[in-house]
Amino acid sequence: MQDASHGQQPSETETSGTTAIAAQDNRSADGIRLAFLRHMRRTIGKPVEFSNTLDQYRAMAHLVRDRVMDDWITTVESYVQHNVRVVCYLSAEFLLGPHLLNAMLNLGITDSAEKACDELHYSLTQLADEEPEPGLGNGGLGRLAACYMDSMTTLEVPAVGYGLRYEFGIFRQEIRDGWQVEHSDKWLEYGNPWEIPASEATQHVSFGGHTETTKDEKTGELIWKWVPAFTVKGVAYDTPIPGYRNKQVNRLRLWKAEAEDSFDLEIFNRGDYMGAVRDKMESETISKVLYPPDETEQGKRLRLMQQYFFTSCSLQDMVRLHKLQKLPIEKFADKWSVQLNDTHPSIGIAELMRILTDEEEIGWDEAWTITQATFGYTNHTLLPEALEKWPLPIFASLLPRHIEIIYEINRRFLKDMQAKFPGDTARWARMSLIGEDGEKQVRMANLAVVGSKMVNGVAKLHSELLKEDTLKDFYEAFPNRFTNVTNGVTPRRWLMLADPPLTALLNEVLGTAWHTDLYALRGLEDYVDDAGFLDKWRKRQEESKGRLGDFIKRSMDVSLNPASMFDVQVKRIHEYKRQHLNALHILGLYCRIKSGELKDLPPRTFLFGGKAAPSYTYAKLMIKLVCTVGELVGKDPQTKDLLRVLFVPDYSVSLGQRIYPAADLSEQISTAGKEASGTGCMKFMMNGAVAIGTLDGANIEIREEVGEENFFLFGLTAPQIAEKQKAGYRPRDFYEKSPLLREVMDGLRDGRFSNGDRDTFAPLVRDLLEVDRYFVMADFDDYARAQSEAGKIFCDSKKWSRMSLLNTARSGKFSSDRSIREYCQNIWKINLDR
Ligand code: 26V
Repeated sequence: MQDASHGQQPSETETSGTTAIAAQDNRSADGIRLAFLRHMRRTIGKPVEFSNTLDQYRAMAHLVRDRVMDDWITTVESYVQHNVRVVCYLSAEFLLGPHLLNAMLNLGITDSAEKACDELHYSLTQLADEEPEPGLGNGGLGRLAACYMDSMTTLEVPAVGYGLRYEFGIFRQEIRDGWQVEHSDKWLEYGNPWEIPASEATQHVSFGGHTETTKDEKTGELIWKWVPAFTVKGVAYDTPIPGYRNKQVNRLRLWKAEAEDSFDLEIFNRGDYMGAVRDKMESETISKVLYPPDETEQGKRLRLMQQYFFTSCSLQDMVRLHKLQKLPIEKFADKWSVQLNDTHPSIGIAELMRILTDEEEIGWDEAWTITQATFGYTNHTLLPEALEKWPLPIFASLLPRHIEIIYEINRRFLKDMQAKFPGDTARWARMSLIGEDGEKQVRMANLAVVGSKMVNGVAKLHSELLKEDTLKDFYEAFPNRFTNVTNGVTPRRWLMLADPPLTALLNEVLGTAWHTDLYALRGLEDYVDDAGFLDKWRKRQEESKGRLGDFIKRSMDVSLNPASMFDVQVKRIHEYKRQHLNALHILGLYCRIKSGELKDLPPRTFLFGGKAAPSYTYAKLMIKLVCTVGELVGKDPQTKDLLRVLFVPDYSVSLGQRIYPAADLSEQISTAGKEASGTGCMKFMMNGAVAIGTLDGANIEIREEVGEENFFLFGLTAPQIAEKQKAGYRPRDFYEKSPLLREVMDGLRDGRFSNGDRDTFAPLVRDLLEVDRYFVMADFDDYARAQSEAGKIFCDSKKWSRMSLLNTARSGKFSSDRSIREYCQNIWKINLDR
């Protein structure tokens, strides 16, 4: 065993508390090594020579956290002192990804930590790989919340992220015989050094029961009282979010549900042992597990409980802090700006009304003014089936007081609409907060729009479609309420952490200004005709591919060819994202190679990754299709050196960090008008991948920035899709017109690609030929054309490197710093030049 400590024990100064250590020393390699050894003894409780990599990760995490905490305290003190306006970002998901290396990067201690690890004979990357990823989100919406927390702190916007502390995050995905198998995610199994319980913030949230009214003896006004059936305790866990090199730290406050009295001794003493813990179990179910986006009937009630639970805890917490600062409740909206990340927390509008009217005894009109001034609503989807609606019976039985409040909001709102649009009964019905087609429902998007001062979409096209279509009636009623904020991603995680060699190269030629001003990457354009630099660019890209290759060799025992084009599609698996279009194109290439038509194809590696919602059978079949195609082309001697198809299991933030830097071609092939924005496209772009894509979501703006000559465009546009839908789309017409598509679909139907199995893909073939909701058949030929163009240009490595460099150079707009600046300016009214 190595004497890792070099015989040095923690010094007296070090062990006697942080104040004794000079700040400089605190961040030096020596300071870090000593702190590491101290945590190994005192926090982990092991002699360093008996420690394993997990112990070492934990000791390192604790010492990094100590350094974040020092900045946290000064940040909180300065917020209180200056009585700043605070942004509260309410989100059911925060997909943070691993903390350790991110915190080190932001504190600026990575080099020191590496040096300390060297001296201890550890590898920092190996130790960081031990960190379980907090997977508290499904995909883009949750990851966006995490990028925004990073940018808000970096831009010194006082902010709190509020959400749920799920005991089980997104499932771990295994691929068995080509099929997705789900495993539970036990991310808290060995504790979580990045969170701190905040006992002073505990809240109590009520459910069920009934309401009662009494008359105020003096005024004669009605007073409402909610008599709930049961109450659940919300315990706050805080995670510090460090800004980039600015000593600012914001807070992510996640709520855990606990029983009010976790153990009923009286019941226990009566001998009902199970009964004594039943309450505890039922309450804790609320924060037990992250919901997939396709939840079924039975999960509905629990999901509504989750939403109300975390939203109520969060608003009560704001009121508590507001009063703690002795601010008048009438000034609530001056202090707090609450952003609703989709409709999941939109019950907050009714909850704030309840708090203001029932508890604070403010009159309805004033309460409504405060509420509307407090909230902003961000919409993240145009898919009608994804707009949240709650069956009235479920809603009313869980939240009897809130349903009354919603009816009153609706009554007043519809009165206004009747005045504004006289006689237009159909419009009133569409706008009502209560849907009456079939079973009565509470329409959460309508509530969110009516109760917010601003509503925004997440990319230009999406915001336009909201106004023209999904929220048209509301736009006509309140045109000034609607705006756009195009999504962004943090370049700290997605460029600096993901690709250190690229970061070093950019620093070498541009300095470091781009770290917090991504538009500074434009400076790269000076090198666009510099053959020497382009060569460097290409070599760096090949090295990135080599690193991903090493990882895939280690984890999957598959060897990749780094000279081949890495063509990558990583994102949630969904019909509208069209992973099957990609797979069908590969089958097209296979057929053309087999027939001898394609001879000098540049070798390609197709990488896929992403999770399918557990009950989304079709999406699971799409994964099976990709895997089947992979097996086919990988086994055939004629294709195995030209085509490689790999489904990389368990896509996650950390896997994304490995994949984006290695991509040559970025697949952004959703049906036009369906992807609200997409953010993966931005991560690829920053890392120099060229996109092949439709005119959908943020693709449109990416193409605008990078220039049409640096983007492989294909497919129908959103208006063309709408037109086809109206005229009656017949996918079979496209099948009949395209010989290649026919060969592919016939082959799939006849089992040519699946060892004679004609059954597995029959539902997919049938759907694509008869329904094809997402226009896969219509876009197939044009996609193949764009793909072949990309393949040709890839063979001209200088031209490709030029395109790749321009993608990085022109990615400035897609930093989440730019998005947050826009939220501050147009929605939160926060002045950043204080
Ligand atoms: C929910 C559902 C539920 C019912 C079945 C189909 C379905 C499909 C999608 C969703 C997700 C809706 C919310 C969401 O995650 N939106 C994503 O938000 C990202 C951040 O703004 C954005 O980049 C993605 O385009 C958008 O899909």
